[in-house]
Amino acid sequence: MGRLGNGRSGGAAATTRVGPGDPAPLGGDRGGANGEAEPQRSSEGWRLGAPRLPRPLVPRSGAELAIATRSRARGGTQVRGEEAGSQARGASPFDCSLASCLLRAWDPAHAGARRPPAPQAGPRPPAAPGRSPECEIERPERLTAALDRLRQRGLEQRCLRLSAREASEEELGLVHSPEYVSLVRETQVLGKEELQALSGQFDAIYFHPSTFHCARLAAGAGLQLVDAVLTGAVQNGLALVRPPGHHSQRAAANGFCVFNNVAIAAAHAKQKHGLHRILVVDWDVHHGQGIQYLFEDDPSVLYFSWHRYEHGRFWPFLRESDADAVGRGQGLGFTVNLPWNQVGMGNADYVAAFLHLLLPLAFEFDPELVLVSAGFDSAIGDPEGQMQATPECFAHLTQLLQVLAGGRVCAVLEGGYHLESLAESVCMTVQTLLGDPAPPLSGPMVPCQSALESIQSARAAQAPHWKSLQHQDVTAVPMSPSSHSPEGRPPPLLPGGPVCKAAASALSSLLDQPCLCPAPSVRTAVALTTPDITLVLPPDVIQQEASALREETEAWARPHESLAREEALTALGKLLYLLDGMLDGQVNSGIAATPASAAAATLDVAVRRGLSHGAQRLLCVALGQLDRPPDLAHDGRSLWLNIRGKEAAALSMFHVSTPLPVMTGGFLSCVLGLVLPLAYGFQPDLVLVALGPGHGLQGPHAALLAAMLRGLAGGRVLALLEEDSTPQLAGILARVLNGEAPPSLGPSSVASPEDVQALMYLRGQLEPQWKMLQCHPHLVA
Ligand code: Q9C
Ligand code: ZN
Repeated sequence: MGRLGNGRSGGAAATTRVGPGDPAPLGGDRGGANGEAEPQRSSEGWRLGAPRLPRPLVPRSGAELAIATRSRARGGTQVRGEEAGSQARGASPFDCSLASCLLRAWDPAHAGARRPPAPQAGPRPPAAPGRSPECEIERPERLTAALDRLRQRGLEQRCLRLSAREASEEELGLVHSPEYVSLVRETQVLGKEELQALSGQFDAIYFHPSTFHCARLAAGAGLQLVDAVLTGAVQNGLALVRPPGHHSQRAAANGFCVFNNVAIAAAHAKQKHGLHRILVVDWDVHHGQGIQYLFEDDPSVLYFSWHRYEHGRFWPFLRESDADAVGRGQGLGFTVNLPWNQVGMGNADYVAAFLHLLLPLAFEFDPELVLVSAGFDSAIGDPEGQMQATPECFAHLTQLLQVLAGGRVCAVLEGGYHLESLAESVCMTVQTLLGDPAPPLSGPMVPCQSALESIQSARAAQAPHWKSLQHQDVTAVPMSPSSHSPEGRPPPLLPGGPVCKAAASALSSLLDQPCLCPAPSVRTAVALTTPDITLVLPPDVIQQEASALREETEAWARPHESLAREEALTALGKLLYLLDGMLDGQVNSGIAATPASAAAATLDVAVRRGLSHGAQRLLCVALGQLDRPPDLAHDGRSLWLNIRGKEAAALSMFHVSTPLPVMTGGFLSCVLGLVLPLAYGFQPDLVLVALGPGHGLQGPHAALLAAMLRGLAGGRVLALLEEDSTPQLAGILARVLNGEAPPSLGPSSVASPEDVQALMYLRGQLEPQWKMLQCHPHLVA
C-alpha cells in the first residue's frame, strides 16, 4: 500500500505539540527567522541591525502527521501566550496558525482500480480517453508540496503550528447523520471489493481503510484552528488538510469530500463559542453544495461561493449552483452563488466579484468569524478549474477578507491540484495572514463581459435581501449568448494540446520568477514631529527621528508660502526622509504629520517628490481641504481622488472629487464601489492618503480605508496626518499599515440617498475609462 507508515494511530503518537503557553522552541523573531535584518530604533532615524542567520528547524522525527505550532513574535522577542494575551491592546500574541494533516488519505494504486462512478443526470462531457483516474489528482503530494514551499519561504517558521486531533463523532454529528458517520466508520474494516462497491454509491469518492481516520483528522484540524482563533491564541490561520470537505453532505460523501470540515467548524463556532454570524467564503473553483445544503435555511451562516458553472455544464451539474439559489426560509439571502459561465477568469474578475458582490454583503452581515473554504483549483494552471488567477490574487482575496470580523479568518484547504500553483497560492495566503502586504497584481485589471454578467445576475438575485445592494443599478440584464469567448481571453485549454503546452511554459516561467526586490526591512515607520508618549505602537513599528537634509528640504519648500514656518519645514524634512526610505525600498509604509496650515503644500511636495524619485503611478487619496495642485501634470501618472465637500465631479479621468458620506453604509459603498475599483484599475506603485483640514473621517473608518488601500502598490502607503490628530488615530493607522486588522465597524447603517446618487453619478461618468468600476456588462445595442 502507498500509505505512509504511521497508519491509524498516527494522530496521537507522532505529534509535535507546542502550544501558545509553551512557545515554539525554534525561537527567533520575524527578522531572525528569515535571516532578515532587524530594524532598530536610533537617533539618526531607523537603521538596520546585523542580519541574523536562519535557525534550523527542529526535526520532526519522521512524523507523517505533523500539526505543530510556531509563533510570529512581535518586535523581536518571543512572546508567551499568556503575557501577550493580557497586553493593553488585547491583540493576539500570534498572527497566524497552521494546522496540517499529512496522512495519505487515498492510495492511488488502490483507488485507481475501482470502476467509474455511476453516471449523473444532466448533460456532461464524455470522459477523456487515456486520462489517469481522477482520484489521482487528490493526492498526498498536495500537502507536502504546500508545506515544503511554506518552509522554503520561511513562512512556516513564522506560524504557530497546532496539533491536529480527530474530530469526535459528536462533533461530526453537528452536521452529519449518525447513520452516515457509522457507515464511514465501518469502511475501516472493509476489503478492497467492498470499499469499491461502497465508493461507487457516491460521486467521485474513493474509500480506503485509512479514510475514516484521515477525514476525522481533517475535520479536527479545522476545529483546532477555530478554537485557537476564537480563544485569542492566534489572530488567524490556515488548516492544511485532506481529504477536503465542502462537497460532503449530511449523509453523503461527494467530490473527494468525506466530512464537511468547514461546515463542522461553523457549527462548532456557533455551538461551542456562541457565535451568531459566520461568513463562509468558498473560493474553491467548485460549488460547495454540501455547505449550501447544510446552512440554506440558517441566517447565522452567510455562505458565498463562486464556481465554474458553464450554464450548468460543469460538475456537479446542479441547478442550485446558479445565482438565483439564495437560501430558503429564515436563510433567504444567506446563500450567495456566483456561477462563472466561462473558464479563464482571472485577477480582475475575482477582485471585481469581491468588491461588487461579496464585500458589500459581508460588511452588512458584520460577521464575527470568517471561514474560508480555501480551494486553489481556482488558480492558474489547475486542470480542474481552467482559470487564470495568479497566486498573488489569493493574497488580495485574503487581505480583503481580513478587514472583516476583526481579522478573525480561518482558512481550510479544499481543492487545488496543480502542485506548483497550489504551493504558491498557499504561500500567498499564509504570507498575507501573517500581515505581509500583498504583492501587486499583474495583468490588465479589466473584468471580462462574462464575469460582469455573472456578478450582475448575482447582485440582482441578492438585491431584495440586502440594503447595500438596493437603490443601485441592479436591474437584470439579458444574458448574451453563452458561445462568445471572453474578452481578451485565450480559449479553454485542451490538455496536451499546443495551447496547453504554451500556457504551461508561460505558467512555469511566471511561477519560477524569483522575487527580485527584497522585502523592505522596515514594514512601517512613523515620523511624527512631536513624539507623543501616549502613542502606543507595536514594537516592530519604527519611530523615525531623522530628517532630510536642511538645504534639500528648503529647496522643496521654496515655492510654498505655507512651508516657510519652522514647524512646517521640520515636518517636511521628516516626511521627505520617510518618503525616500519608501522609494528606496527600505520602508514599506509610513505615517507623517504636518501642521494643518501646511497640509496642502506638504502633500504637493510629497506627490512631486514621489513622481520624480521613482514612482511610475501615484495614487493620492485626499480627504478634506486638499485641492489637486493646478500645475500638476496631466500625464496619467497621478490619480487624484478627493473625498470632501458637496459635489461629485469627475474633472478628468485622473481627477475625481466626491463628498464624504455621512453614514457608514455610504462610506463603505464609496470605498468598495469607487475608491478601490479606481485604485485597482490604476495599479499605482505608491499611494498617498492624506487626512487634511476638515476631513471628518472617524478613526475606524480611516483605519478601514488604510487597510484596504494597503492592497495597492505592494502596501507602499504613506499616510499624512495633521499634527494635532489624536495619538489614537496615529496609533490605529500605524497598526493597520503594519498589517493588523482594523476594528470592525459594527452593523452598518444604510447609505443616504445623496451618497447613493453621488456614487451612481460618478460611476456613470467614469465606467467607460475605469472598467473595474463596472458591475454590470455593457449592453451591446
Ligand atoms: N466524475 C474538490 O475540489 N470531479 N473536489 C468529478 C465526475 C470531481 C473536486 C467528475 C471534482 C471534485 C474539493
Ligand atoms: Zn474544487
